Amino acid sequence: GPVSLLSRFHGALVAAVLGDCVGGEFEGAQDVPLERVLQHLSGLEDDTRGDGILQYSDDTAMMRCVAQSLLTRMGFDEQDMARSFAKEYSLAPGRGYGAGVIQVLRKLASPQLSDVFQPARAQFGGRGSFGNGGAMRAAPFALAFRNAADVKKYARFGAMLTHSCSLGYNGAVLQALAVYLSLQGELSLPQKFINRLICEMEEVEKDETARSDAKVLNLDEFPFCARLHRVKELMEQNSVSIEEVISELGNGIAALESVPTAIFCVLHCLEPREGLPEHYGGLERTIAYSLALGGDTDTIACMAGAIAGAHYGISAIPQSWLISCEGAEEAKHLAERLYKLHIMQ
Ligand code: 8NA
Ligand code: MG
Ligand code: MG
Repeated sequence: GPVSLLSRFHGALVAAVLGDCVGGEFEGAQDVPLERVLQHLSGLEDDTRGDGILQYSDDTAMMRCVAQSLLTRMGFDEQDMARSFAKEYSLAPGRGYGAGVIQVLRKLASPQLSDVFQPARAQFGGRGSFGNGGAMRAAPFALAFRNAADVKKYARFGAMLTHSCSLGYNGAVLQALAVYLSLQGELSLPQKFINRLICEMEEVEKDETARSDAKVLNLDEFPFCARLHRVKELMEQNSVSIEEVISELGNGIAALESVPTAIFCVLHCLEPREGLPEHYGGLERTIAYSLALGGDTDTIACMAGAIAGAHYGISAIPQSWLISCEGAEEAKHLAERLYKLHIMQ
């Protein structure tokens, strides 16, 4: 039957945590055979293994901060969100944060800091980070705000607290938009969905800073749009190899090499695919496929999970997978509270 909006909200945040937790196993591996992925996932069905055995990483830790801050401030408050990131990092620094972002999180802890966007701007010789750390935590923005303009605006500011390079924060905008459209059921028309994202990103990448960053980094003129066009081309192909996806879209820690990839994973897995178990539904296929790409698996599966979860709803997540993940219950609770904030507006 039709998926309720509450189920989509639950699905978005819980499947993001799921992707992070199951993806941790393969993070950084360049060759991940599908067999190993399926083994890892079927291992979760063994209920003697206990609850919450798969720990979440920086992706979920920061996503929780975003959700909590949006809830307590009933909207975006950069001071509060920055403090929340800093506090989370100081309490649990071992969650696998990116090598550069750690410096930002330490500076954000200083009570003397007045401009909370300043530490991010100082990264990488003043160019700012283009990592996917802004995108990996962007889903709650899609749940909190009712219209696309606000989702874009606040996902961008939220990312800029750690990622001041346009490639970093525009990745967060794209991820938040993908979750937003998915929550509205737009994935039932995949062509329309990808066209809409291209259209939105054309507007976003027109920006002067975006164009000069792209030039300096020797990228396409509209880098995210170019990748989304490649997603579209891959969607039209009868058969696509893992190698082709990696070489066309990437599987790395840069937002540009992981956000369009996550979107492709969701689109590709809307239908049954060779090599994936027949009893798998779309959400299970999406998670498994994301892991099989290797590279930044926790983050790609986290982002693909958020988009897929918003489409299929929480009931598409196998109970055994869900209970294996640390923080899944908490994510469900946060989604519930964001739902109330959303419908109240
Ligand atoms: P970040 O801002 O430190 O960026 C990640 C990395 O990207 C940096 O450490 C650099 O190597 C590179 N980078 C980013 N911007 C630039 C630039 N302007 N010039 C040159 N190099 C640059 O951290 P982040 O929050 O974006 O990172 C997110 C990723 O880190 C996620 O995959 C997350 O899971 C985590 N991660 C953890 C591990 C691990 O070992 N646990 C491995 C990879 C990534
Ligand atoms: Mg991580
Ligand atoms: Mg990662």
